[in-house]
Amino acid sequence: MKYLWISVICCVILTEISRCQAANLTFPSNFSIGAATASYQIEGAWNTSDKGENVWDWFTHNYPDSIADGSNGDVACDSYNQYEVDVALLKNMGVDFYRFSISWSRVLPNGFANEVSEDGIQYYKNLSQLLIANDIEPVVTLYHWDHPEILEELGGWTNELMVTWYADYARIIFEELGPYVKRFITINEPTSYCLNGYNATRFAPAKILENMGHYICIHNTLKAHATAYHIYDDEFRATQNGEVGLVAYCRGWVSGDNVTDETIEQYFLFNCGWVVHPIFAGDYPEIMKTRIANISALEGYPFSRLPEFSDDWVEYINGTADFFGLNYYTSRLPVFDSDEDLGIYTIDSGVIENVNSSWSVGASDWLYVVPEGLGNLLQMIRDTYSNPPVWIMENGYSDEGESDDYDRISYYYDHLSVVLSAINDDGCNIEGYTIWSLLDNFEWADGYTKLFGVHQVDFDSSNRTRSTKLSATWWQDVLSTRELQAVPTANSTRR
Ligand code: GBH
Repeated sequence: MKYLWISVICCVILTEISRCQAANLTFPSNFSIGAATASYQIEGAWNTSDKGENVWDWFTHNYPDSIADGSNGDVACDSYNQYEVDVALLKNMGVDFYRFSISWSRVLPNGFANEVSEDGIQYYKNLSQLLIANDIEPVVTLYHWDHPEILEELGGWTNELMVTWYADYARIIFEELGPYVKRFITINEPTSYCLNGYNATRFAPAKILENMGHYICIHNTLKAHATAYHIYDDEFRATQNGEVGLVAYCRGWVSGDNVTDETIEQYFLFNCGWVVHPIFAGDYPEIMKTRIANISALEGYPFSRLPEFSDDWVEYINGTADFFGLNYYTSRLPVFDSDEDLGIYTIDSGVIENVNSSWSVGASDWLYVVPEGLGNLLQMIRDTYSNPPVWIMENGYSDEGESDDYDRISYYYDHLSVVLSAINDDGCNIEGYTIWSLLDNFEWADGYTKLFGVHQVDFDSSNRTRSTKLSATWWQDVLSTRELQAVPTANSTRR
């Protein structure tokens, strides 16, 4: 009898172990996997029909030298004309959803809601309906950096009126596309355009604004996001029953020399918490408020460069997300800036981003490959914001466009392993994962020199012919088996 029990217990333990191991390669049955793009990066048709000019049209046309190859998104992948081809590629891969973004100036040529372009709206309806007909869920980003140029001439994200202009636009999109779309992303990566466009000249609108443009930009962005969320809640949720959230760009970290719990927390709060804390915890992180107020005072300002939310706004913004949207690409080694010991405050965060020289790097100079950092970030999100449902809305790797893209497949493999272990071992509530990108496309200031697609686009051919890279074939296997597949090597390759 005693032996029987021992063997029963052993059996249970062994079965659990093997199940765990198998589970670590298998995606949970309700886990969603999709692919993403963004309007300016793929659509082209920059002045087709009544489309208005947007800030990226303006920037690339007036400052071509700011783009690595002097290029622009005038034609890009021509997806405005070729969305049916794109949907066929998605169908062939077997994705659950397609994340695309709406070009604000295609829908509202004047920027404002006084005139809605029928052609513009129709394009996004056609795309959404075709996706649904193919069993692919449309996931829509309302704003992926391409706001109408006229709004920028009125101050863009530094003008608080942008909150109303954005909200009017969001209402139109919810109304027109809400019957087809059940997952909306209000804004993509606020820190990317606020830091690179309102405190640097790398991105449109390329304004350097007294080391505070980025703070004002995020401030108004968060108000705009929250206003759109409440509009959805008040006017559309009852009938449409979808979900609304924002997508943040957060870098991860790993341990190393002088990386401490303190440097990690400070890094996370400045890098990611700046945008997500007001939404998931109420208001900016305390450490941001104190540090920036102190440094501003040392600089002689009679106010903090970080604007303050009134209590009403804190309350209005808090809780405005049905999921945590995360774009993850890379990590750093966060260490304290030793200049501060000498009383010199050069960085508001006080944290320097070191890198490990052994890390491999993609074609983009910022894209160090550090999958472990994603795991650390996911655990921090779990612990800081009470384990919210997380949707990884972008993850991907750049090269120079080769079609046998082994390094891209390795990148996906390593990051998906981390995601699976975060779900299975760490109890992180991750519901979805998104491939960046479906297509090679206009990579902002890098033009067409750094490519992220799982499909190639021939940018020299007038019809922008698409072809399959090895990574798209690998994804097809992953998606049909719902299991992580081994990374192919040159002689194992099947095509
Ligand atoms: C995402 O941004 C974007 O959402 C997407 O449109 C883009 O194509 C994709 O990633 C690949 O880049 O100041 O040295 O870091 C990722 C975050 C923020 C990374 C801006 C590049 C500029 C160079 N990006 N950053 S640097």
